[in-house]
Amino acid sequence: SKRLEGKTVVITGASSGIGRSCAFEFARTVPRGGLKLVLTARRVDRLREIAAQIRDEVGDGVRVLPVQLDVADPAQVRGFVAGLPEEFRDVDVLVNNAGLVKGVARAPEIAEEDMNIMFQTNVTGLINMTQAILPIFKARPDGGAGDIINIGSIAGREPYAGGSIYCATKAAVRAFTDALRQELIATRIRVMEIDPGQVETEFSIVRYYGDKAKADAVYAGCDPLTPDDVAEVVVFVAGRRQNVVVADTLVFPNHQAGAGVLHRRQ
Ligand code: NDP
Ligand code: 8X3
Repeated sequence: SKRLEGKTVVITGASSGIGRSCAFEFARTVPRGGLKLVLTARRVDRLREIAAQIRDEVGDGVRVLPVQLDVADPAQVRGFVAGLPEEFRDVDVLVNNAGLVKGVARAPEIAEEDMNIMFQTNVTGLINMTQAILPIFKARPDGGAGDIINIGSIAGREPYAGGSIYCATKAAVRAFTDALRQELIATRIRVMEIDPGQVETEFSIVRYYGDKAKADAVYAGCDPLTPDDVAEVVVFVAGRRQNVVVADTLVFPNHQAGAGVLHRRQ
């Protein structure tokens, strides 16, 4: 897409799943034309591997910068923009994707540590990243320009038992996103949210503290979305004409019609 040529895109949580797929999808969509990708996550080794894989696939037409960043650490987020090399600092698109779920505990059994990491990552981290990048956007003409793409979830719209904290974090993302869009109404900045249903990534492995068998059971008999499916939507919304804001998108696999409405074939 011509519209994405020359853009600088920052993706949080690019070491796995949806964020990783977004990196590949942006690169495949704009293999030449000066795209710059800033890939961030805690596991920087993985980001370096992804950067090398993108280089193998599309060549030098896309510049990829891996940056270690824990979005749950406010000090790291505060230093993030200043730490970028000059040629990657003129950010056009922020994909706030980093996020996680820990456990399926119900109150009053929810571990404080799990509660804190979910809020600090999914909510405070996303808000801090947004506040770190917005001054770059606001410095542009017409009150500012740039794209914020927040990855929410069906869980933010339909809370379920055993997911109270995760669902609360995603409801918070939704409220923040909708208020921010209003706050930026006089600018050219686009604020967009994409809410996936079931996507097979490392999400459930993280939820079950590394228990792969439990994670696999989540998807048994289902035909979940792939992270590439969601990445295609992310790149689509970023590539629309500047006056088009795909504000709010819910994406399900065919067998799903709500957080708890899932058809299993076996
Ligand atoms: P994955 O576990 O595969 O990927 C999560 C990514 O987030 C990883 O790259 C991880 O990187 C990163 N991350 C986690 N904590 C932090 C942190 N503190 N700082 C920086 N990066 C962090 O899961 P998904 O791809 O599925 O998840 C991506 C987003 O999609 C999340 O916001 C999730 O809530 C959302 N989502 C997922 C759905 C699903 O069914 N899978 C459905 C709806 C929404 P690292 O560990 O290296 O830091
Ligand atoms: C992930 C979807 O419904 O498993 O955000 O919480 S759900």
